[in-house]
Amino acid sequence: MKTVFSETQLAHAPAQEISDGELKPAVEIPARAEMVLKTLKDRQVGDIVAPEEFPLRSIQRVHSPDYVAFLENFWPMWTAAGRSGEAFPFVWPVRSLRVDTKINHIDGLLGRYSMDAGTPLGAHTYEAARASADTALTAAQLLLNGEQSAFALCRPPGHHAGFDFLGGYCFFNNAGVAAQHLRDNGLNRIAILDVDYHHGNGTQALFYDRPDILFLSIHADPKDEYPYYLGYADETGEHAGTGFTRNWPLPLGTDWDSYAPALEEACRWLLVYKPEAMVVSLGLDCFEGDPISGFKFKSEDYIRLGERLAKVGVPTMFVLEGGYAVDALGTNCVNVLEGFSG
Ligand code: OKP
Ligand code: ZN
Repeated sequence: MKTVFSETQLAHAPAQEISDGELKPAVEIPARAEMVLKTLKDRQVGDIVAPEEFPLRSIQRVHSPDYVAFLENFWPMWTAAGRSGEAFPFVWPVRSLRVDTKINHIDGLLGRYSMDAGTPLGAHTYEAARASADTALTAAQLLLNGEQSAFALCRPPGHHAGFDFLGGYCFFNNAGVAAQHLRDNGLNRIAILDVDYHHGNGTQALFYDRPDILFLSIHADPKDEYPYYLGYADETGEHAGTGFTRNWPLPLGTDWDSYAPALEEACRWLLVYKPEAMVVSLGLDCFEGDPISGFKFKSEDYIRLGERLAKVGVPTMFVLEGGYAVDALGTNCVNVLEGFSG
């Protein structure tokens, strides 16, 4: 299986994040990608290729032009406001507040285009996020060119980012951008399976009213875990998309044995839907050693996950999402890819 990766993705290198009422060392860091790269090379998974550069319009197929422009212009505006350190949003237009006015102040813009305070922005965040989206687009293009599988080593991750907002360490929705690219290039039915520990609220929302991109997600119950406000079992799509979203929220402490039935159900949905391609949002934060998560996967369980996904039998691209136990991240990730490849 080919891997797509660009060094530009390492340029987003946050030092700190806001978490538990404190500034703590950031967990979504370049070392994550470097560890996965190292293991890919050690275990000779396949060639590692650089992404092609896709036009901005590929990203604008799922993100609003004003949001993309905000991210592009963010750092110059931030520094023009006299700030030099990492940025964090802190005020949001929640219920009763307006989003239809033209905001000048950078703090107003930051809140308008974000969902949380836990996502640091820096000088190189835009270029890294853009390279991450290009990585996913290039993996999608590999499937279109006839490959049976591909791995997009994306970072920063994407599945919390929505049409016009960042959050949860995510800026562009890499899996969503890739799925739309597959749709725009001749494939009619795409499935996205999100196995990150956290619900992929951004991805779900992007395609909630569409039957052409099925969204399935298995994750920690949002009543107990981030992102709290989406990912419940009664969310099944709307309008033409009714029935084309499915969520399996699972309790904290879930291990492989209690996860497997949900995975079987998701695979049954895939069997019925018969996608022409599958995009797997591959978070590795269900791992027992993950510092911010509450599931109990062992490293070997990731081999089984890969094996089960291979049985679905459709061209599949994997898009890296979360996973913060850096020492085990390469092993867990490559276990999925090798399990899949057999
Ligand atoms: C991104 B991805 C813990 C704070 C956690 C947000 C987690 C984002 C996860 N105290 N903040 O889905 O792995
Ligand atoms: Zn996650």
